[in-house]
Amino acid sequence: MAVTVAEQLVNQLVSAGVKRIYGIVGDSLNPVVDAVRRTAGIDWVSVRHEEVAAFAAAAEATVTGELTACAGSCGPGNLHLINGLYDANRSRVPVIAIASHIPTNQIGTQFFQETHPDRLFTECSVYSEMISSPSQMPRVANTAIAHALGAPGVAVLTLPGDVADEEVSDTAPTVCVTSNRPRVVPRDENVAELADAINTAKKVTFFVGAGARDAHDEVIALADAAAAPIGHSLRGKEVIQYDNPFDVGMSGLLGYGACFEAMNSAELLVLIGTDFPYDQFLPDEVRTAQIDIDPTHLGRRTRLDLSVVGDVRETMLALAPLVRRKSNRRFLNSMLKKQETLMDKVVSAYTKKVERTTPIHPEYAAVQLDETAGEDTVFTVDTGMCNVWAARYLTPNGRRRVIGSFLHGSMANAMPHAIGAAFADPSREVVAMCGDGGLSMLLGDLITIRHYDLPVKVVVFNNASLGMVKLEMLVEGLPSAFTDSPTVDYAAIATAIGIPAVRVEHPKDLRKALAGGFDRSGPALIDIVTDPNALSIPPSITGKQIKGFATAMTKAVLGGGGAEVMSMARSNLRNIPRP
Ligand SMILES: Cc1ncc(C[n+]2csc(CCOP(=O)(O)OP(=O)(O)O)c2C)c(N)n1
Ligand SMILES: [Mg+2]
Repeated sequence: MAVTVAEQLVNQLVSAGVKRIYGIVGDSLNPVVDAVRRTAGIDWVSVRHEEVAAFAAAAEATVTGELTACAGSCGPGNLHLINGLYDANRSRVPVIAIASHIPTNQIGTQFFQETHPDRLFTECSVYSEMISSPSQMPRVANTAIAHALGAPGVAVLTLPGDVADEEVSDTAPTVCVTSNRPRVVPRDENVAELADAINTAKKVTFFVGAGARDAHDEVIALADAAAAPIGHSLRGKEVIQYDNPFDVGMSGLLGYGACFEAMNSAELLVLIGTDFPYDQFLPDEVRTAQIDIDPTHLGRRTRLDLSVVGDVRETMLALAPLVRRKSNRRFLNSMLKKQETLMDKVVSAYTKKVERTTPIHPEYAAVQLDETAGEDTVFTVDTGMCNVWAARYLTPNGRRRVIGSFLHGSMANAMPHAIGAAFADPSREVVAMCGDGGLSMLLGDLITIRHYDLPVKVVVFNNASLGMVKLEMLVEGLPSAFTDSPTVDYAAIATAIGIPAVRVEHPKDLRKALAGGFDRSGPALIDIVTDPNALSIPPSITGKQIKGFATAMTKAVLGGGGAEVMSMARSNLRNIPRP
């Protein structure tokens, strides 16, 4: 039976497990949209900005591990996908993007809306090709699916509207590629070398990233044998921090706890399934081993003395019989003690009088949120200070998920990510932790939440400022500039859209407001007016940074901002992890 290229493509997507395509309809994309309308097993989700479509597809793929899809019409329509696709590709989740294109006979003439999507998207994808003839089908679409699932990452198909309407002979072959990852077993000699290094070093520290997913128990068991404290990256938090008696917190700009010291004072640092990018937080002087499934990650951030290519679980299982249990546990115990002291300070620093303080301390809000949310909540977290609050105050348990733009670092990801997570499983609680800057950037898609009555709970940390940047400026010794925003009542905006919402200005009202929003079945928005001067200082601020901070304070005083300095200093005291 003859079908169009668009129909065949849509059938292939269904066969590969795609449940919906996020996007905005339009001109050259219409054949695809119409095929979706007529095909069982796949839906169209109308968003208000294509960037949201890409973020949503990324989050759905993160939650399910399955292939997801987004689409944009020719020129500006698919150009809007780009930032979300960067995020998806860097997070290594399987997403197909359909970029419809101007008619083939106009390509190369500076035609209306002409761009070159097949070139444009090369940098944010593992595969980007144009279907310029029906004879390429169904092979090119199958190849795109194989790339997206196999890498995993983003595969972009550029499809001119006229080609989409042409006929091909078959509905579609069954797609046989699966999302199952292979088990990658390390080589014996590399495992033996690493076991030997662990056995001979007196002080071993593990630093664990997202690559340790599915290997929680095996990593903990090896750390127990090696008497190794376990630090983690932000992406590693949900993977390793729960049920972990050896936890020493997180490293990096948002870090806390004894992780930094545990890494720097070790004799052997073992990096496990992490491509942690901030090399200034990784020690130069410490012997370093690295375990990763992807050899291109080895040694690109820090010194490398030993390496093992393999998946983390297989490597842990192979190491287990070779690593002798260390009887000397002094290093581990001292790091755990340090961790406890530091955490007590962080916690007690924020709990003092915060139940009465306005504007609401964001740390207090984060703790209330952590306690109100369910056991299997999906949290999506905006880039900005929400990353810090999530890193420090959300309690992972192995069932909760925390999704953010942790590698690409884009603002405005939380609400769009929440849309995809809610579509992935509408029975699951989804909480978007949004900055006011982030929410305002893609605000229009609150309408998408309302449109589909998605059970997304949007929690706004509304400090009327680009708080994270304010902090960066201060640390660099610059007075903050262009970071403030006017007061905006996001609860009123949500209400106007038709989303039940509440604005919270007093801490005493917070718990009830959160519970009220979480208990109802559909969407809700909780607009929390938070302290803009709540800053977070990384665990290992350099002399230069302290100087920068002090200089900024001085500049603010000289600039007449004395009152601001006082309140900022007061706010900061509660976040500086003091030894
Ligand atoms: C698309 C994009 N633009 C700019 C930035 C730089 N940036 C990082 S965090 C941030 C401020 C975020 O403000 P908000 O969402 O209000 O969160 P807050 O830090 O105040 O909690 C900015 C401008 C970015 N990461 N991404
Ligand atoms: Mg803000």
